[in-house]
Amino acid sequence: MVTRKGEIVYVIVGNNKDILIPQLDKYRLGRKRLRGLRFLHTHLKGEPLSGDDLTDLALLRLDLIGCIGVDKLGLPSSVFLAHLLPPNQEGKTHELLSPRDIHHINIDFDQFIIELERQITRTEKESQQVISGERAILIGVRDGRKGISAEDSIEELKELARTSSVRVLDTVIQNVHQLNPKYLLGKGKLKELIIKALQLGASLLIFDQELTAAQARSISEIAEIKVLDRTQLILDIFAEHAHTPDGKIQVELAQLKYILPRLKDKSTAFSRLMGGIGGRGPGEQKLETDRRHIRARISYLEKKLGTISKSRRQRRAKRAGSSLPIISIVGYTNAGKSTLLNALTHSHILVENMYFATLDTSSRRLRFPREREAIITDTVGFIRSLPQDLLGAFRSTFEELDDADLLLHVIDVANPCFPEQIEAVKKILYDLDLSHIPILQVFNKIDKISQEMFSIYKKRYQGVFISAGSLDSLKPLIIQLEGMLEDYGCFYPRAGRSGYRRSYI
Ligand SMILES: Nc1nc2c(ncn2[C@@H]2O[C@H](COP(=O)(O)OP(=O)(O)OP(=O)(O)O)[C@@H](O)[C@H]2O)c(=O)[nH]1
Ligand SMILES: [Mg+2]
Repeated sequence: MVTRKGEIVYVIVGNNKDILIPQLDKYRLGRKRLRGLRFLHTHLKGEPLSGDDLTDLALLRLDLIGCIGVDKLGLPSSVFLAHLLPPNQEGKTHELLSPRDIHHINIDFDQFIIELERQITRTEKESQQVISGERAILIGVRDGRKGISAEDSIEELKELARTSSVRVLDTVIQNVHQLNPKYLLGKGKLKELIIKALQLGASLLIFDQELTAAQARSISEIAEIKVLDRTQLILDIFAEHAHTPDGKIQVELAQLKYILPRLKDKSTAFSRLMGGIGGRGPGEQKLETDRRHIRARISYLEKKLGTISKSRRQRRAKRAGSSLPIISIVGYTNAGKSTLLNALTHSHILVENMYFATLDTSSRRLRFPREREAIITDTVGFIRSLPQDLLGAFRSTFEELDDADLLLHVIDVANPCFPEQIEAVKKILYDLDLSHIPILQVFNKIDKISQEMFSIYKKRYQGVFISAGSLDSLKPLIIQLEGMLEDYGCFYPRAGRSGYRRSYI
């Protein structure tokens, strides 16, 4: 291993098959694009650079890799050299130089490396100009399991990244027969990914799959950039969108619970892992505290949350005490729940074209034409495989759904994945033990689909079709709502109601 100054910093002795490259801790990449080390080694049979050699070139981001052949007399013969390339149209990651005799190597290394770094940095700057926030590559893995397709799933991840103000530079979907336990992807694929990150100037890798602590650590160690998974991205969005004290506590709790089992050592790779995006959430400083500190914080927050749940329960009891029926709006995130509540009650809850705009519950009065009223509540949206820690932390928010006489399940028909989203919502309702409450499916955003699709869906699905933006389309919904509440006896004092309703605790 040779530095740019020409100092030999490592001499590595291996056997005829392989060598072991030591940890290059003293030569960390940091913000540099290339490591500042070139790696020269012998190939006993005069063979060219191998796949492993090129992997090392990429993973270690060496300035240059070279192998020197040995002739019959044991003297050095041909030299094969390769270096990384800046992004290019052909998508080539490295350049193999033609083999040359050891006595005729006429590369001016200083000039070569300055030029190479200049090219890499230039393309990086070009891609940075349009980017604010982190620049990420998204990675999905297709492992043959059933469920939502890898493409649809990565589309959703893209949307989550957009919500988090992360610029997506590229997405990669990888077929794998078997997930690599250490790196999720095979080493070769990971190499390609790291080169891509280098070429595009990415500062972040986001995996669609949940990574184990060890995987996140190994990947971030070899890629030397921040690595997040879908769960962390969602936690990050929650952290940014939580405004009320309850919301903030719930999110912090979820984040700490996620971090705790992953907090094994304080390696630098790990602080990259924990930093979150733009340092939101538990910041660097907090991360340096040890696990005991985090545990103490968790129990403090849990206690605080307990008090909040109590006052929530009192509020709920009060609401339950009034004889007004309660309608809760549920549905996949971004389906149009808040828009619908606003339209029905002339309110101004924040509506935005992004995931998890709403993190707090809000209730409004809904007046029916015949002077009857109900309480209607809007709450956090659902998402496929909602992180367990979040589900736990938001339990008290979700508990409020338990009071509902009727659930309005809002569905975004303009999203091609809406059938999977319906299933995801049903599953969460089941997990939250809410399947016993009657549900009305509301198919929203019909203004965004063709007449043809509208007729097909109308035949295929049971429910009301609306466009939450247009008041006219809501009339049939209001009539249906009133009718259902009437049928279930919800307009009468609670004590007199019978049937499905469970008693309050
Ligand atoms: N075209 C169209 N857009 C709609 C309709 N309803 C809602 N939207 C848009 O969909 C986006 C999401 O709406 P929200 O009401 O914030 O959705 P939500 O379900 O409350 O989302 P979260 O709170 O983020 O889970 C916004 O940009 C709305 O303007 C509709 O009927 N038609
Ligand atoms: Mg909302």
